[in-house]
Amino acid sequence: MSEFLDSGPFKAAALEAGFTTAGICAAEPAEGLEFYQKWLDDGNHAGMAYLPNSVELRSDPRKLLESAHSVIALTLNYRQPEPPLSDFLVAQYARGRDYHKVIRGKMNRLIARWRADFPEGEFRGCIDSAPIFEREYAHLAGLGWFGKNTCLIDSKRGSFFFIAIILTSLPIERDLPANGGCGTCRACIEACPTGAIQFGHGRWFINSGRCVSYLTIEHRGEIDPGLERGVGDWSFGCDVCQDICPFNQPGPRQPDRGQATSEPDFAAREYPGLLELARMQEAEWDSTFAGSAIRRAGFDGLMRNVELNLKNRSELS
Ligand code: B12
Ligand code: SF4
Ligand code: SF4
Repeated sequence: MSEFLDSGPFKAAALEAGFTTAGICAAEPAEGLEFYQKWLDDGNHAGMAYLPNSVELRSDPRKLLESAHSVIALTLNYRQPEPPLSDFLVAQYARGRDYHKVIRGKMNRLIARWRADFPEGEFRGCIDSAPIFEREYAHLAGLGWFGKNTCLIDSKRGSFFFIAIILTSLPIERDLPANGGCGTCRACIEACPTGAIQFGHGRWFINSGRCVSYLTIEHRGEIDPGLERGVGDWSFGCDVCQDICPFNQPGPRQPDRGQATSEPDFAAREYPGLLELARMQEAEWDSTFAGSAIRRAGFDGLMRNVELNLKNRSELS
């Protein structure tokens, strides 16, 4: 008899909880650590100081859960194919309720169910902010492969999904890593408005200091004047390198690619337009963006972005 538990019921429970796909791999040291260190040494994390501060924790999932034996990787589709409801252009992942809250709720319910079924098991859920290479483990668990834009791509569905990880002490049957590749395509590299997709140390990577997603969400203070035009109409985040990707375009033989999310909490909220936002005071900003991932930019950051969008619009018209 196998010493591993059947993965079927774990995956079925994850899909029942609303996740899009689920896969399992071993909780072993991260292969990407060496590249990650070089990426940091070259300054590609820009102002995200929390990234170099967590190298040690990222080296092995057992630093987050000592007893970890298996990694249960999960994805959740967030695709919003409709254009935004106003001229306030927000990346698709942030148009509805804050994904951290939505995913945390789903993970907690799943973990509660598994704790009841396996009282001897230990579990720890991670979403986004935990120091773990979510893409690497989701790749090893068979959920997607690395595109040149560095996003994890599921050949059948595309790349508009979040990744969440549950570490567990339970030994669960493993999946095989996902296969796939971009071939000769370079569409995202050519479309990126700031030249942020670069190659070095044998891999495609993102130079965060040039990435519109970083500049509009994580960066504090003024935006480098040389990159202002590249920010264009983006007020929060950027979807250019995913919108252009052929794996996100549905076709007769690939109907599941780029499909809209079925998660009701991700339904796009109605936000005011740029001119109204530019006049907003902090108290109103606070209530307008309650429960939204857009809060991450802070009041000052969002106002800086809105002013830049208006400036870009007036200069280009
Ligand atoms: C920091 C960060 C950013 C930074 C840097 C992005 C980057 N590409 O590195 C910025 C702010 C720019 C950013 C932007 C976005 N992000 Co972000 N971000 C993160 C975060 C918190 C850490 C990523 C990181 O460590 N980067 C450093 C690089 C070097 O690591 P990495 O890309 O993970 O790759 C490592 C391994 O996966 C592996 N690896 C990489 N390539 C290969 C190739 C092979 C062959 C192998 C074997 C291994 C391997 O080695 C690497 C380490 O050495 C993760 C969450 C997490 N905890 O992982 C989310 C995450 C990557 N982001 C996510 C999203 C959705 C976005 C945006 C789409 C948001 C938006 N619309 O604006 C953009 C996409 C931009 C882009 N093209 O990547 C999702 C990606 C989902 C997916 N399908 O891939 C994640 C996983 C969050 C989540 N929980 O869902 N992000
Ligand atoms: S998110 Fe935008 S700026 Fe960043 S790499 Fe992709 S296309 Fe370039
Ligand atoms: S646009 Fe082309 S090169 Fe970029 S990730 Fe998609 S398939 Fe790969």
